Amino acid sequence: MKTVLITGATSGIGLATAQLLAKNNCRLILCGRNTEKLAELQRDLSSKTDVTTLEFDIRDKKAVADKINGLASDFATIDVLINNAGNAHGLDPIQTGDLEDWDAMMDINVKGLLYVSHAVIPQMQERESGHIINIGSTAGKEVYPKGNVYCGSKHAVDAITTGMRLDLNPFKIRVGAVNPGLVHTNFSEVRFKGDSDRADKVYQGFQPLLPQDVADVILFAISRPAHVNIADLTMMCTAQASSTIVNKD
Ligand code: 8X3
Repeated sequence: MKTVLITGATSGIGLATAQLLAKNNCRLILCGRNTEKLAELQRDLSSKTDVTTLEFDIRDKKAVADKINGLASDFATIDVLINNAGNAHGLDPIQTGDLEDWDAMMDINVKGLLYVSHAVIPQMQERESGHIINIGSTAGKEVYPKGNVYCGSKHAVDAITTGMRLDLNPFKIRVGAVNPGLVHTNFSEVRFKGDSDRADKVYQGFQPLLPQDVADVILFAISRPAHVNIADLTMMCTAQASSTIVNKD
């Protein structure tokens, strides 16, 4: 049975992945900011597998290190790290972008991913075993109008994933990315700061990916034999051809 640490586990792709892995022979370390949601998730999934939770703000490098280093011994050996936490803030042209939004995206999507990885990689290196999946985005492959800093943060995830794979190769650590396009989660609601009408419109007139679709791919990646690494996988719904071309009714 693998022990899997998932960041951003209380919603969207992270939540769907936690629910799927709980049924597929994984013990779970679920990380997030919301204590109540984490407790509820732990209650829900504990009948299926061993679950522990870590509450931290991924922007707080000391909290990230302290919580991960303080894991109880039965959860301390992490086989799989799923760097899922991330979001978009705002959809503005670069000339009117909001500095707070830019900070949030760089701090969470890029630096947060680095802080968690920094805490987990040493034990994988020592064991010469481990698997890291970074959740990127089609926005890490292609820049779209007004995507500027969000796309920059996801391009950074793309580059960091490659960098990790190169540097961790001598230690037999698998590193890969799953890069989804439009997924129906609270992603747009966060991006548009709670404007649910605007968020809903993003997913109208076509069938977007569901968080479970991405979770299926993550399960596939982490259940391959030890000699197989899914290095870089981009997935979109059938209606989507690129960041700007979506076949809507
Ligand atoms: C989510 C996909 O196209 O909204 O990362 O940026 S997109």
